[in-house]
Amino acid sequence: MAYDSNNIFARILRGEIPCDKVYEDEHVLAFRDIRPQARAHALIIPKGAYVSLEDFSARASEAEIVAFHRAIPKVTALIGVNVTGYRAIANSGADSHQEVPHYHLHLLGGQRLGPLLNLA
Ligand code: DGP
Repeated sequence: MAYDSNNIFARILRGEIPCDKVYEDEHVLAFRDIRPQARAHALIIPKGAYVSLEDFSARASEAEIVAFHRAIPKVTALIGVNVTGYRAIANSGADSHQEVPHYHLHLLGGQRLGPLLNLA
């Protein structure tokens, strides 16, 4: 799938749309999800143009991948879930119900989250 440079997270990265920023460095931006599904719900995204976790894992540089993962404990501390625990979810591709085609990792916590999936 080709990267759509007009997706909503690309527009947030370009400063065209505001976000509730939690953390930023050279390679990574983290902000609160606009439709939180837990008391704490942030998204971490790479600044590079990657469609999904699948795409990021295949094509990102080692520096980008390391920066992304090193940002996780910084963000979980900033949103207050590093001690109590959290769930990290990356929807990737059609079956996953990924809505925004720019790789993002959901970090959810601040409450008991229950089982991983509840498939109908
Ligand atoms: P996913 O289904 O994994 O692609 O999740 C996309 C998430 O992005 C969803 O939880 C809502 C969030 N989202 C969509 N548009 C915006 C926006 O403009 N700002 C913020 N902060 N989050 C958004």
